[in-house]
Amino acid sequence: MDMTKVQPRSGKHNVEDLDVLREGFDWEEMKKDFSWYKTGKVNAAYEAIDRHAENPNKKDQVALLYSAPDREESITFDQLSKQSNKTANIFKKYGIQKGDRVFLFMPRSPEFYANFFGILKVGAIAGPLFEAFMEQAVRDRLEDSEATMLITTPELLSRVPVSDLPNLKQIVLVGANGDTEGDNYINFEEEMAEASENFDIEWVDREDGMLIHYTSGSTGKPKGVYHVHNAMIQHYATGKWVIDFKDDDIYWCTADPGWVTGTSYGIFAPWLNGVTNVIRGGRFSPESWYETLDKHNVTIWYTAPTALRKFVSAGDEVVKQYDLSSLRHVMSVGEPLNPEVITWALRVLDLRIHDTWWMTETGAMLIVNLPSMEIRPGSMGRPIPGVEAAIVDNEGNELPPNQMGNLAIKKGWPSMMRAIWKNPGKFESYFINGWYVSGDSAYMDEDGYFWFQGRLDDVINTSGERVGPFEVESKLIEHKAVAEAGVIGKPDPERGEIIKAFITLNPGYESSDELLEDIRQFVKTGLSAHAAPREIEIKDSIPKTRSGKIMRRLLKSWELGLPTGDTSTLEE
Ligand code: 6R9
Repeated sequence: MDMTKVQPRSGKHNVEDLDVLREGFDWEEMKKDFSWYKTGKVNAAYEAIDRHAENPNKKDQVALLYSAPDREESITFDQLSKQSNKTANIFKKYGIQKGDRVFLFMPRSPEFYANFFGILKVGAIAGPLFEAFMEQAVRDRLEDSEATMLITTPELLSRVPVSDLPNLKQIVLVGANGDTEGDNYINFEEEMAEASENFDIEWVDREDGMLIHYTSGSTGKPKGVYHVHNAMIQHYATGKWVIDFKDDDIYWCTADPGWVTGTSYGIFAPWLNGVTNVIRGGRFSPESWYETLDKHNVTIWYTAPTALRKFVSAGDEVVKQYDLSSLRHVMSVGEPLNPEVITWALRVLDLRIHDTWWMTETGAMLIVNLPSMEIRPGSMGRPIPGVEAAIVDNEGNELPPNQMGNLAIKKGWPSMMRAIWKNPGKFESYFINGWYVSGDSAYMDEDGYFWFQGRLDDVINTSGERVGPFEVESKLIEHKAVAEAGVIGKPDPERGEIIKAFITLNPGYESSDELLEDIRQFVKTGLSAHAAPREIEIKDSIPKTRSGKIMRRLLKSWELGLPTGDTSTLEE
């Protein structure tokens, strides 16, 4: 079998030919599918939920199919519309106004989604946080966004440094069983029991804020990537073209809403297209994920290489125990998709895996493999219509095919971030000569397929999670034994990269297994599990530039036994 090109499967796809769709394509055409195109009244929550709830043929269709080990629930568009009207009424009652930041720090559950849309319905900006975040990670994000309200659970409340957050006025507690105390706490269930199912939605401008996702760069604290309602155009369009949604699909996106994939493609794309969306609670194991696919007859699945690699390692015997015959379309995002995984899926599932490339900052898919396209394993695919991608040099000049450089996108697609929260300088720094420069290096072949080569900065991608080395280094040096720290991503066959920390010790501390484990736990409980270094190595000194910057590139070369390159800026 020639594995360099995999041809499309038969079947009727929403887009039969990418080149034909691209010809003369105009985003204006896509706008006609939205009700605001006719009414002039905009709110993404209305387009995703209420519009279907008002449609007699659609209102009783299951919107959210929730499946967790201890809870199963089917919620229709009509019910989700009413539940989010209720939450919107609660937010309004407690003074939340248009533009306010309301953050969510809670497990994936039906209540999460009702709250999420309630936030949008009052015109406020939603900030979803990963459930796994520990105190420092929660603090950084609430501090920077100046969120005035947080929705969380009693179990997670201990990780919220309430008294240090002067802007945080109110905390909504979900599942508190009646024992909320104090004026600043709102009991979710009590309020829901009384709230009205009717709400006059706050109409907004398409350029008004909708969402902030915090993400990591190579320097500084995590930054707030700011998205506006206008992003819905691209969520909808890519849902139609790339995810190939049909009315009766049952779709499962495995991403957590704390990550951009979990909102753009776990919330907006499916519901804007009016399909049934499976949300799974609970932990990952190959068995439990296969079971979800089987039990709910999932037809379309959007997941990540790190999970797919675990499926491959779990072996073919496991998959044979499940009936996955409903599955017709699989996609992947977040890290390079190994060609071996594609080969595995062809053999075991008899399906192609379609890679997609995009970032928190881009808000939606940009480079993709459509179901009707030839796939070249190892390539991320081609740009969607209405998007111009290129490889550019450091001055923003386009490079010819097959030459490696910065993967860049011509400014101006609908779902592009509109700001970095309170950091205009950082926002500007993404753009060179009219191009959004991604920080990924890649090349384009003669046929316009893009091939990922690596990150150009020090950002680590571990199991698909973007981790900033600076955040981890900052936490490490808070440990009493650690003097200095430099953190890198070290290649790993299953996780893509693992976090490796190089540290120096303060006087009076000796290396020991206990100490290293203590330092690891310190990061894990202070920041988050996925940010904790899997390997820690003690050094006599950490290489730095004369201006004091840690030379992570040099640490990485040492680790991998590679030539160290230009070290002229090294301190000593
Ligand atoms: C959606 C999302 C973005 C970074 C991106 C790149 C890596 C994403 C990829 C991929 C290779 C793909 N990445 N998709 N690398 N092939 N198909 O992942 O957002 O968390 O912001 O990460 O992830 O390095 O720059 P985010």
